[in-house]
Amino acid sequence: MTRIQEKPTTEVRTTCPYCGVGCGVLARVAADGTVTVRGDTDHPANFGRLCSKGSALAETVGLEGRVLYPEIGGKQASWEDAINLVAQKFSQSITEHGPDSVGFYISGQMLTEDYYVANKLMKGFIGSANIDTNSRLCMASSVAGHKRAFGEDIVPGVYEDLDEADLAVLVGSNLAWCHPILYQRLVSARQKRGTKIVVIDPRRTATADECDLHLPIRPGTDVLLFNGLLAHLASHNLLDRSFINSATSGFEEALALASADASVPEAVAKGCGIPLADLHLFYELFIATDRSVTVYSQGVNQSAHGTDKTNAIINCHLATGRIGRPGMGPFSVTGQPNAMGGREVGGLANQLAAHMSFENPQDVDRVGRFWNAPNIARKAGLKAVDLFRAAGDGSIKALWIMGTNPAVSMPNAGQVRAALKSCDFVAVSDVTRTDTTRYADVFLPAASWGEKNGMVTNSERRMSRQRPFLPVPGEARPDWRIICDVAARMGFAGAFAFDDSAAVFREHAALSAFENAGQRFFDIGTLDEMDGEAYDHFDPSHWPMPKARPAISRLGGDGFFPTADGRAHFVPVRQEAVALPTDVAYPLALNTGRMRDQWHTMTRTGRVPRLMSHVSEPAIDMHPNDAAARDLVDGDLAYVTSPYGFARAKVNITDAQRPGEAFLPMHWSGYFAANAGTGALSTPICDAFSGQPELKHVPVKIVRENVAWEGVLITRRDLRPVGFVHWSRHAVPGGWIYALCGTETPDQGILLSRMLMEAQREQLLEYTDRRGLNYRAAAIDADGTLSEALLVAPKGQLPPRDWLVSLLGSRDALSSAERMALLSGRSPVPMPAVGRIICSCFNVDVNQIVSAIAAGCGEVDDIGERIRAGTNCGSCRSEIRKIIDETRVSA
Ligand SMILES: Nc1nc2c(c(=O)[nH]1)N[C@H]1C(S)=C(S)[C@@H](COP(=O)(O)OP(=O)(O)OC[C@H]3O[C@@H](n4cnc5c(=O)[nH]c(N)nc54)[C@H](O)[C@@H]3O)O[C@H]1N2
Ligand SMILES: Nc1nc2c(c(=O)[nH]1)N[C@H]1C(S)=C(S)[C@@H](COP(=O)(O)OP(=O)(O)OC[C@H]3O[C@@H](n4cnc5c(=O)[nH]c(N)nc54)[C@H](O)[C@@H]3O)O[C@H]1N2
Ligand code: SF4
Ligand SMILES: [Mo]
Repeated sequence: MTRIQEKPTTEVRTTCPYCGVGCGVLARVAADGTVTVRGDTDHPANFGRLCSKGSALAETVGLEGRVLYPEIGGKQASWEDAINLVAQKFSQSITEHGPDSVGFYISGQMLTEDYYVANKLMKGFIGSANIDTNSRLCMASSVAGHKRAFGEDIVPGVYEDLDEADLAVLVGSNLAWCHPILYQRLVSARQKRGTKIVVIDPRRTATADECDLHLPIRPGTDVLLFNGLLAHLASHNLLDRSFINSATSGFEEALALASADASVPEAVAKGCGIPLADLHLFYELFIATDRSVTVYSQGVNQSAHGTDKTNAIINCHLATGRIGRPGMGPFSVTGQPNAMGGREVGGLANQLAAHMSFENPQDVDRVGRFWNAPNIARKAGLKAVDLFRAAGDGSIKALWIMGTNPAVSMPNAGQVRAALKSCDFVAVSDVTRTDTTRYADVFLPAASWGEKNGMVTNSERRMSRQRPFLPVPGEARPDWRIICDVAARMGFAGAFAFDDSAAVFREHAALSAFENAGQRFFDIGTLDEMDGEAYDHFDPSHWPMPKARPAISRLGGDGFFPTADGRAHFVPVRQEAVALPTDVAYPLALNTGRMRDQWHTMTRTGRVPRLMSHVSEPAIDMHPNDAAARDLVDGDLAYVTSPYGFARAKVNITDAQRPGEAFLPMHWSGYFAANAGTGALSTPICDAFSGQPELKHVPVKIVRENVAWEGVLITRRDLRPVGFVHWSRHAVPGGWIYALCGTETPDQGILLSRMLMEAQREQLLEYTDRRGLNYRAAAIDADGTLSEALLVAPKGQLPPRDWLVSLLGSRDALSSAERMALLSGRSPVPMPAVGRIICSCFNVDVNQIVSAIAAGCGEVDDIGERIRAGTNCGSCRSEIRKIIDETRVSA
């Protein structure tokens, strides 16, 4: 579905709504409503490049699946009634049970202005700090680590550091898939200046496939590795003594603990489970390379010891003085498009606003005076895991969730769902229906990317504008507006009387500069009087942007840090055991994370056929030994249990996994598969400093499900099958493919699957084989096109389906030969087989790549020249190389 415009728009400059790279995008709407996007060559994050997800943005702005009107109890309602009800439920709970009986759970995907007003309402006017965000699951350990080391949540570096580094150490980061454009900048640096890339990750990821050195460490042993590096630097006299003396404190204590922990490299190599020679290679590279940057992400943050991991890394940079100068520094990359902006406004329960904190009573007083909010919260609120616990035990009675899908993404998601069900009142602001909105008493329809107007800040502290290029559909409203409407109805109209998002931003800028003589690095005072015009034309800029002092891009290079003593602090850290080790009952360690072409719970990317074709069903990666020990082969259905819940996924055997460990992607929500989510399995055990849950490690048991039958339903309808042991679906042009299977006998499978086609009964062609084991059906529309096809067979015996799938996307009426062939599943005329899509930017499948190799392409670049694969975002280059190698071996 496209939206018809009155007139074509000129190209609008905006920012990608996915990852924290924050790429600039140019979007245009044609007269017929067709949207096109391309990379913005003037944007300093991407200089015109986009990854597979960014390139497919135009395919996500249709209105399919959008909810465009408020709902109360699942029924359409007016805004007036919806806002009244939310305000009344919150006010009532506050009156009867106090301000701490309510909570907000918000998202790093909201714009800075949305975030600012949500935080102001909860902390300033409701008077509780029970507002937390999905950044708790994402960036909290980096935030806590930054505060311990620098006194404030600051990322010292900028993206140019990746262009100018001679060594990039990627810790717990699958940069090639998760920050693809940053990864491309690194690959260019490698080509230009020979930058070495070291990857520290238990899995051999796509990023590790293309690096100079991969250390597949035992999960959770990062502190040991970096403590070992610190001890090694000290014992070889490779410290920057003058920086340590002039700009830091606490070095001796940190070194003493590191040396006790990681006495000799042999012990470190053994503890981390890697070859000693590789450990030495890493240490030698770090020692020899002044321009070293350490990029880290969820393998560091999502750990019960994530804050310590962060500080173990920062300690090594402080000890060598490699911080805040070109090509060097510790670099925590943010996940979500506005994770950084959310931290600026104080969206986390234990932060105030504008980088001020609850620990400092003067800060509380200052923010209270600025907001004219006598009722300001004076202590930190509940962090995400505790917030949902409180919703479950009844101490939180009204909860408002915005722009996040906790029923899928929170650890121990079964408990979270139970909490949402039992909580007295739940409001959800979203753009579509999700597993979370099922529990909503009130649904508040938000405006989406392309319709919204505001600011986001990327990983390098660069603020960019998201600008609208589409009209807001139906009655949807921007999030900041919905929040201000509720605030006004609760009696706080004066403090939330903003005319537009620019007015919200000006107030945020003014607060950052309020009584700030340089103590707080976060200062964007120069923007506090920016008028609408300037806001509309705002060019991407780094903070800080203080009024009285010159703006600088890198922080900490001058040796000054925003701590009480003006110095950076070493933090003594020690390697701790993983929070919940494997045991006899749950003998494998489950790791979770991301796929290249999907975004989180798939509400947007899951609807795009070419993004779905890279990985089309939920699969769990296992080492060959672990699979063999469980009598599992590739494609078997695995039943995975942890102490918290269960999931099912197909087995994918790969030696990219370490023995004893498995990996399941985090994306598969209940809208895309029966029970394939990681949330139900993951542990709610959290880091003691940051409150971030250990999402990268939970003990599991894996056994085989005895699948008796398989089915495939090819349909235009958007369904959620019930009653199946396992199903998953993926988007294709014209509709969806549902993979179904069951553990009962094939005839029962046929019965169950046929019910899915009940609605089509009238136009159905059907066939059941003599023994009742194989069933095929097809439904033809009034216009003669295929609307639906179903194939059911005993395991491993399904007929081919490529042709049937291609018919779904076709607008031509079926010929009589085609009608006759429908139930065989085979095209009456031969057609080329379509393989798995490798390059989703240009829709190139594995068979095309193999043909190109057969035609003489021996290098990834040759293939790019011939069929374009790998030449846009480049995230598939390692896979193309693998296909070349495999073809070579088999030849
Ligand atoms: N394609 C895509 N890109 C995304 C997203 C997406 O959904 N899809 N989401 C965005 C968001 S919000 C985020 S937070 C980022 C996340 O970006 P990343 O952090 O790069 O991605 P993950 O896959 O979560 O995890 C990274 C790696 O940590 C490794 N790991 C696990 N345990 C350990 C350990 O103990 N030590 C070390 N050193 N490594 C470990 C995992 O094996 C995994 O490969 O991606 C952003 N970009
Ligand atoms: N096991 C495991 N769990 C994890 C992780 C992991 O690695 N492993 N990673 C964690 C991390 S790092 C993250 S960031 C989280 C992400 O987890 P979530 O935040 O739950 O995931 P999303 O699918 O991005 O949810 C965003 C929601 O906002 C909606 N939305 C989109 N645009 C708008 C808008 O403009 N306004 C509003 N109101 N809504 C909008 C979308 O439809 C969607 O429902 O998952 C965490 N959970
Ligand atoms: S790297 Fe891709 S997902 Fe991330 S901001 Fe750029 S285009 Fe968007
Ligand atoms: Mo994240």
